[in-house]
Amino acid sequence: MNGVIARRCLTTLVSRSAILSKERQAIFRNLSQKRFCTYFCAKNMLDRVQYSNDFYFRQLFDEKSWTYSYLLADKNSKEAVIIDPVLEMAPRDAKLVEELGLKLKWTLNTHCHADHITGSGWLKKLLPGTLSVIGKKSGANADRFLDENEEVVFGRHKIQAVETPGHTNGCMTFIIHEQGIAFTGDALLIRGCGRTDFQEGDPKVLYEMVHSKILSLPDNFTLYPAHDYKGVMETTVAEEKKYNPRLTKSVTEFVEIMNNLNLPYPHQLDKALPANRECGVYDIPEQQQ
Ligand SMILES: N[C@@H](CCC(=O)N[C@@H](CS)C(=O)NCC(=O)O)C(=O)O
Ligand SMILES: [Fe+2]
Repeated sequence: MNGVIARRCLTTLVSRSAILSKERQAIFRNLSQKRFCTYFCAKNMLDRVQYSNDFYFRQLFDEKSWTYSYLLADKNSKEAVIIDPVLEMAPRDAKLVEELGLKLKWTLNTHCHADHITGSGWLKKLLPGTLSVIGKKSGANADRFLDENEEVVFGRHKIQAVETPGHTNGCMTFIIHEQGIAFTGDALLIRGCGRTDFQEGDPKVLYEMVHSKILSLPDNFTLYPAHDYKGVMETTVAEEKKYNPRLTKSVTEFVEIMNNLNLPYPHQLDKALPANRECGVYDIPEQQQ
């Protein structure tokens, strides 16, 4: 709904409302169009779903590939998952899991990454009992393959996996509805999105998937991407619906933008892709195995 229509609806509501005092009604009537938008949109923009008391969340960073990994846990059962771990950071992550008294149950990858090797394989060795997970359509190896809407459980918490192809065929977004969060991988980045010029990329599919499965979540859901090259760390559905410079455009304009990005290939591409098809195990430095 645009600002003008929204304001008209509110004016009608205000004048019919028995709940608002005369003074409040006058304030709303006198708000200019600009101030109306600032007042109502800003409130939306700052809203977040609060985590439940038994939910643990930790964002981790790899400076080499600008990757964010996420350690999540059930505080009561101590079962934990790591989303998008990075090979070189596996010892750091394993140490943290142990220090916090957690038991790593799953390592999840949002997709077969082209810019770093997944830490799944090494974490499985460092923390025996851990199992790796990836979308079935990724074509990559893992202990468990996810289909559309399948759930990954740790303690009493549930992650819903939804297919969001377009960056790669096998991309999945992981949603925890109760906590109001979604891990978007490279499908949606903060004020951006994953490139679509290799790994079965398709801008039209990406546009459709991001709009129908991510930006259709409630405005107050926090979104956590696999990367951010500016250190912004997180965003929300409301922010991206308003400020994403690509995804707020029409599909035709979006396709035009994506087909003309002319980005250089990721510098770790040649070793990352073959390693990630095998769950990242092959490249563990020998002295550290
Ligand atoms: N400079 C980075 C770029 C990596 C890259 O291209 N990443 C992909 C994700 S696998 C992407 O979609 N990046 C979006 C962007 O750079 O805007 C590198 O060499 O690792
Ligand atoms: Fe990627």
